[in-house]
Amino acid sequence: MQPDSPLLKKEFIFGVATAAFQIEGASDVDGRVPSIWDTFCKEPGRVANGDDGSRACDNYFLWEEDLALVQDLGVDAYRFSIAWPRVITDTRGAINQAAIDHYRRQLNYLNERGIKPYVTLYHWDLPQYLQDRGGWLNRETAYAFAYYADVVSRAFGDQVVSYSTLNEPWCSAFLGYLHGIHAPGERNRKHAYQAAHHLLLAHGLALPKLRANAPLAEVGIVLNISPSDPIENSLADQNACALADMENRDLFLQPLLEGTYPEPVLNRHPDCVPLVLPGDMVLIQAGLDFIGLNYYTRNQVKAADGSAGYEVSPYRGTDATAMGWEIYPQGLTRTLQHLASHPRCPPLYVTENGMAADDQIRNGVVDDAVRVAYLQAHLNAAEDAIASGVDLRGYFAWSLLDNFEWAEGYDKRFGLFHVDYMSQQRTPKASAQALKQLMSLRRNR
Ligand code: IFM
Repeated sequence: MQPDSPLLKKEFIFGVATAAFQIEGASDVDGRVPSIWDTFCKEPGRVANGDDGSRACDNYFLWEEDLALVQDLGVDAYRFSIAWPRVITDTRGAINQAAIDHYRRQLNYLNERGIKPYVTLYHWDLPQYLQDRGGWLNRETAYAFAYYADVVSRAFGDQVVSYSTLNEPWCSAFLGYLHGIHAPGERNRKHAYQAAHHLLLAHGLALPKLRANAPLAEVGIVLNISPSDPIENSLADQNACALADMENRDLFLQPLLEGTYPEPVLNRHPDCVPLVLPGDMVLIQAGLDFIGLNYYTRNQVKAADGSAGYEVSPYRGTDATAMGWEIYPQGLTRTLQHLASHPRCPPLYVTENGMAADDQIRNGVVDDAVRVAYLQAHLNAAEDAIASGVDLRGYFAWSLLDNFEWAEGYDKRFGLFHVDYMSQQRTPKASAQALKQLMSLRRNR
């Protein structure tokens, strides 16, 4: 990184990120009710090794120790999510004061130390009582989300610097309802499209509540986008890429920025067109203060038979991450540039970026040089995007801690801090030291 890098300016926000279900544990403590992920983990074969989130990183109890790690890194911000099934515990909307108090303690801790809280309201842990009534296929779930957003933002208001309504709605809709690998584990494209619409509607219904209750906070949404490249330079594979981008990116981005769904996607899947009621699209495109981009890799795409018309090929290179994902930092620059080229694009953040590696503790040390290089390369890619005119406001590394990696359980480690799940001991990896050094370099410039 150059000494005059825009990333080293004090206005650029550096942070680390986590999500409630992945770290909190304490799944039945202080009135929390089950989420769809508690249910999913109990279904045989859904999660590697039969792992579940009942203990995770024990962060519900160790939060103070974990926030001290954030402070010690010297970053500006901490992105974390609030667990809906802790806060609202039944279909009538009962508010659990213990949960409000729990998150308030964390917000107080952060604000007292000048660390900016970036809060995500929905990082996939839908209360099971809503799933029992149809989950994201039921329009009422969107209204339940707006109520939850209202409760949270009334409680915390501007104590939160930035509210994201949803984290990666593509994953909730497509991994949850089409690919069957996330909760609730369905395989039905029509349901995926309807879930996507209700997620976006939930976002749209929550926006005015957040703006009213937290007038000084930024309000936005977080999308996961991987750019597509053709496996072969054939017209068929290029067309397949266009289809992949439209279904995985534009189905979410276009309604948010333009208030419409991409026609070619709906035309290709006429049986899957979601039920949209008058007024929905106006709510969905109501305007964002920011878009958060979660970037990990690109997709290599080829033409395929079948209704989708495309297929994402598994990466075959030797430099893949432990998730099997290609390390492709140029894709971050490209994706940021693509987003920023839209005339209605708000300022951007990289709200997640990081990699899973086969980290080992040796003599008390985790030398994750490959992650250090990954983060460095992606920071350079972010810098390139800014140099080309992208309004990028911040970068959050995923993740503060090793944690519950959804269907992969605890095998895949993304943390800057290693977690020993037996003793719950945290050990800084070389990547944590590198980030800390960068923060100190920035402070002392
Ligand atoms: O762990 C997840 C996170 O919950 C959402 N974004 C991607 C990460 C790595 O898979």
